[in-house]
Amino acid sequence: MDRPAKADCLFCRIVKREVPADIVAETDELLAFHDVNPQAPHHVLIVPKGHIATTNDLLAEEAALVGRMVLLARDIAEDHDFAQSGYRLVLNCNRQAGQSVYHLHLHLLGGRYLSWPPG
Ligand code: DGP
Repeated sequence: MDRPAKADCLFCRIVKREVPADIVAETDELLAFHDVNPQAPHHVLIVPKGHIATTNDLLAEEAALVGRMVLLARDIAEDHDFAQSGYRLVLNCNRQAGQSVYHLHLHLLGGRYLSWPPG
């Protein structure tokens, strides 16, 4: 499904290069950039270029897109030499999970020990 950009969405504006970001990787359908407020030595956000607000809004036909988000995160961890030491992938959905930007984004966190359970 074609997911058009949302004019007032921060991450859509990063995708369109209207807002600057420190870009790590790009494919035809995904963009990866450093989180502006890093919670670990490595903290990258992987977003679809089309606007999808939350995981609740994903369609079955977008399952492979989410899979490619995970694989891109894995590739970034490998490229930056923390795949073997370990990393965490997080998708926050809605208020109680702490979602603050309503454009689907996969957090890739690595470079330190990450406690469990999460806060
Ligand atoms: P979440 O809480 O899961 O919605 O995470 C949103 C993340 O987005 C949060 O870790 C901070 C990051 N963020 C917010 N504004 C910007 C921005 O303008 N640029 C970048 N690179 N990251 C941002």
